[in-house]
Amino acid sequence: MNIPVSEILVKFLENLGVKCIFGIPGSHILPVYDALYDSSIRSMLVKHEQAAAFMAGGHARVTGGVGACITTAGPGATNLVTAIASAYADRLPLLAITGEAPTHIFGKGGLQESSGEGGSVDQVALFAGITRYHKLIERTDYLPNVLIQAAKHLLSDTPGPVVLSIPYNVQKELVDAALLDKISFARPSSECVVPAQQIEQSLALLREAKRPLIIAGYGCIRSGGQAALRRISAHLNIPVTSSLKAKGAVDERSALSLGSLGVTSGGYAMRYLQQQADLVLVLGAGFNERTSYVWDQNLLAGKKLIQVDNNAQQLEKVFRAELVVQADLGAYLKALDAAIQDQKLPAKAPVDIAAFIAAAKTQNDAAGEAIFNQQFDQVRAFYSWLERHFPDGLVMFDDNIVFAQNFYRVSAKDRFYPNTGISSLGHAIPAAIGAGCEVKQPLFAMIGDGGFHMCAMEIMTAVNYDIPLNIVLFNNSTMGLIRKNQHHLYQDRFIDCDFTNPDFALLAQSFGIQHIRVENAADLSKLEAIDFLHGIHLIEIMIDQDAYPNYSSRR
Ligand SMILES: Cc1ncc(C[n+]2csc(CCOP(=O)(O)OP(=O)(O)O)c2C)c(N)n1
Ligand SMILES: [Mg+2]
Repeated sequence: MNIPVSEILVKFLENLGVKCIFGIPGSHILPVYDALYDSSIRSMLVKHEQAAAFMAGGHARVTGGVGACITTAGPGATNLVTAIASAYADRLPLLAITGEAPTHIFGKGGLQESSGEGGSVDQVALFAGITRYHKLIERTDYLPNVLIQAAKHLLSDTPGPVVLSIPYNVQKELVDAALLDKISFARPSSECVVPAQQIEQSLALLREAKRPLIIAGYGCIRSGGQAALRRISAHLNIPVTSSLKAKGAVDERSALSLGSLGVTSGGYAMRYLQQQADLVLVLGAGFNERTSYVWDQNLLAGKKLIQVDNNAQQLEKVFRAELVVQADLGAYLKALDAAIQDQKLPAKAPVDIAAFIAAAKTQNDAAGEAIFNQQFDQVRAFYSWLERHFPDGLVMFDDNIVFAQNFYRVSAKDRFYPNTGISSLGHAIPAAIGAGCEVKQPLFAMIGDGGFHMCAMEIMTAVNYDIPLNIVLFNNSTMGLIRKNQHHLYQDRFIDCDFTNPDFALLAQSFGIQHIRVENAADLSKLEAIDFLHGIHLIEIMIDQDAYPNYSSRR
């Protein structure tokens, strides 16, 4: 049976497990929209295509499946760029379907044409550096091969964004419906076996170490290695710190957690690493600029290092290691855990991490190295309130990062999604909305006022589709991070950082959502009456414009 390419595409999405798709129609993509009309996929109209791709990314992050977005040709497609770049950096399985002008007008200056012909915008070139796979589908004879490639990239262990751009006339061409049978939608099940010799070498290093430390990266979470990680840490008394992205890999409220590592953290893990650790296990952590304290060679001086990662590019990228293992983290942790039990590796001497952190806090205060002073007390109190109020867990999309890194301990029941990728402002609200289609726990988007202005209209998308959401807006009437740098590095020559905000209470009223303003810790009592699982709430936390976190961005 022959059916239009537009229907094939929608069935392809269904077979990939896509449940909702975010986007904005335009005439060049209407055949695909028309096919969506009869599909089980929920299509959601957003306010800006960048947000559609952030939503698809947020959806992919919470579900572990493919996130999808759809746009028209030209501006619809070009509006995706930042969010696709972010998904590329985060290795998210994101599929974007874009329209294109009909092929017979390529090169003739068609409306919104982005074929690259005749001096028009070149979509292929535009997406080349930010996708794992991109195809402008000009013919149908290779359509099965294109869809096979797309599925392979989206379902692989190291996924990334895929963009399929389909000219209007190609969307309407008829093709054999059976071509979908040629495509495998199963995830590759590569049973990873870690060589026994590398487990033995790991055990030997662990056996001779007095105070090992684990630095857990996102690889531990992505690979499902958290249970084994927890067992190893608890069994051998090994404290755990994490990269920002892996916050909560081990419950940060548990006795062996040192919180996260990095220049914007409280620095407890860094002190432990420098002062106590003799063996460091870097497990699936990229060790980027901030986590590695700007690649500080002193950080690991005199310490032995085991580094495990499934990505060869990460291995010894920054520091030399005694033992390098290229393996899936889940497989490595399970094998190491089993070997530790088998060989009855003795536990290390107990360490009192709570006492260590308390002492480090005192040292930080005495040395004037604390990142936050009392001007942030209401923020600190807010995060403690969150910890107390949601013992059963919450889902947090976080664009601010520095507050959560210092004030919020991610529990085993929480899910924490910091704005990693390319650290683009305006991410948390749309990403949380994308997650909100699936998430049943209380859902939070944490965002500064500068970032808020980049995506605030998407709140109406949440209103339109009845997606429960709690937005925490840090109001300091400035691009605080920029102001901080102009204060620290440019002698208070403030330029283009301060601005006047709208009245957020009135703004919330116009959206038909509830607004709560927190000016001090006492105001937190206003939150007690809120039902965080239903409705949309804008919680505005007031911060002094001249209050800066005390860390150096160095540039
Ligand atoms: C799209 C984009 N443009 C510019 C920046 C550079 N930038 C990083 S932080 C920041 C200021 C953020 O201000 P706000 O959201 O109000 O947060 P605050 O620092 O005040 O808490 C800017 C402009 C960026 N990260 N992303
Ligand atoms: Mg701000």
